[in-house]
Amino acid sequence: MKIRPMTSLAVLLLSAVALGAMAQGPGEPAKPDGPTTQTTSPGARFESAGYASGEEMHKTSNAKAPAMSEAEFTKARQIYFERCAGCHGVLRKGATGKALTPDVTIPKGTDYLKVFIAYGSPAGMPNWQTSGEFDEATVDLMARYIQQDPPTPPEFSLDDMEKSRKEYVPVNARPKKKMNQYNLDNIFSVTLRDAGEIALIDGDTKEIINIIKTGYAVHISRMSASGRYLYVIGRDARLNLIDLWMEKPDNVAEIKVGLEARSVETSKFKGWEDKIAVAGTYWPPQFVLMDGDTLKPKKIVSTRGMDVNNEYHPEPRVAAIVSSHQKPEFLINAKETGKIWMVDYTDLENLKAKQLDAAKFLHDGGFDSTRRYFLTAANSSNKIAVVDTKEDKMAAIIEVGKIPHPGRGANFKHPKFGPVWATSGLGDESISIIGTDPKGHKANAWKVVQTLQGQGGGSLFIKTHPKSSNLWVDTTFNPDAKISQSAAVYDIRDLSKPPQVIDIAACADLKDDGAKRVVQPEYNQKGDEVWFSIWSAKDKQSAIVVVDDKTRTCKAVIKDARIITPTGKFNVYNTQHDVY
Ligand code: DHE
Repeated sequence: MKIRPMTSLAVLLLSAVALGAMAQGPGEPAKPDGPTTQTTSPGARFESAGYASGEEMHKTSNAKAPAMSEAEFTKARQIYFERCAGCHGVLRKGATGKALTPDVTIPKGTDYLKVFIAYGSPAGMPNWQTSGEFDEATVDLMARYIQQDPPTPPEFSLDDMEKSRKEYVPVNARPKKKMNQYNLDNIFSVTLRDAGEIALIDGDTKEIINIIKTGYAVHISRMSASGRYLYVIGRDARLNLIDLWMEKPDNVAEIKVGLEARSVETSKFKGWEDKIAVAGTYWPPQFVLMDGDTLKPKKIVSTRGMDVNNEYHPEPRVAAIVSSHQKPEFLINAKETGKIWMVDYTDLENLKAKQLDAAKFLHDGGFDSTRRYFLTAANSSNKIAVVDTKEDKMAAIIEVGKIPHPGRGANFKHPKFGPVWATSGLGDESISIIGTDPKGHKANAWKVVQTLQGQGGGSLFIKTHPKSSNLWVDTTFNPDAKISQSAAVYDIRDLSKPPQVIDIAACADLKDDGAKRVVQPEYNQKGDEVWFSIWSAKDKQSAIVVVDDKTRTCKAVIKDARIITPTGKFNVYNTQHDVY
């Protein structure tokens, strides 16, 4: 079976449009001939009598939903969680992807849904069967599954979290000083997505220091303010705490903070360094504040509530979290409500939190170069929201290109417009450059001052470094392999020049065929190297390519059988200090 590193992000983009198309009609795949009715009698659905084999049937309250055995339901539920929930939401109420609740899916019918799942659509739905990821039986299974009532996953309490917590090395047994010779500032934590691990790589020698077990489909790494502790969160909401002071850095604590998660951050304000950690979950929709060095959970806050249009949302998932440098506060994106929570972490028992109205579908983002303003994408709203973390209020909401996806964005000094922050996007080729200096360049502040043409849609990350004059842009999810395997680099000193396109995957000279997606440029501490992941399928060879930033030529390739599906890379110093 051919496997692509197709992720839920692709699904996100794709299904957003695709299920839009499902409702609208244009871009629909050809409908199968014949009626789109269910194939089994409604009676069977209410019995546990099951199939002829005597298999137990799944009970549903919805008489029109097609029959499923309990075993099928359990299997489909897992597939949905792994492949679909990222976009459509655990409760299937729709997020960036459209709603998949029975009122929407049952009228479409099993055969119609099967075609959609199997072939995808030009508007974006992944072609799960023709790509080889699902076989026919799985497509049929999923088509029936999404007509059942969505199961509500269990809640996850402080007690559940505490029960899952492990302190592998208690605080008093940990080193009192750094016990290794590594240049910690230039270590990279590399996500090994499908292995459920991270690789710690020495940025100076390019040697692997350790491969550390983390959560399932591990998502991001973040650094504590001191640069000692590394926090890694998996999609399964497992949070690992790694101590970089150990002779061989490794896990010292671990906790499960829910069922599905994407974000983690730690307190960075003066006097609060390394004290508090926060993790946000997609399910349950909440965030939890913990002790920074033991991960002991202290306080859970639910994000359920009204959205920016004053409509109730039962599942506002927690997206990006950043740690304020102006105040002892976290900024926490609630995706579906479009609200940005500003949470004061100084008194967890008498918690003070403020909610700012931004725009719906908040996703990723980062600070401007002064670290006063937080710029974050409201992705399906095609907007960037700007928070003034000194005044604790919205500074602006700016229209940009389609589905902005900045990662943490890129800060640089524009020759004409002064300090700016840039984002690329998934939905089109535009790169929006936004003025960020309300004092020195008032007329340009919070406006798109220039739009660059990228290689195409499907861009996830954009990066530069204060010491560099290059602006790097990936196009990881572009359907054209030539584009997804290369990166565009612009000269910041003259942005009227077209970018140079570099075939990054070619540098790795990988023997296997397959996707070889180039993803996430990340600088080393000095800002003279930029690292890219060559993200192949789990069973194919992947690599990290290190590019010399000045000459824009490949400088090193890190290939190792243990480097499986590398995606995000987090340089310790840059992550610790929000340098991007
Ligand atoms: Fe991510 C950041 C959510 C798919 C690689 N991703 C984030 C953040 C969120 C998020 C909320 C910001 C965290 C923060 O700053 O606190 N990502 C999601 C999804 O919901 C989505 C779309 C679908 C899913 O089901 O997970 C998704 N992400 C992906 C991928 O497929 C990527 C490309 C590969 C992978 O490893 O899974 C991917 N996401 C990343 C990376 C970052 C990230 C590398 C951090 C970028 C940075 O520079 O900080």
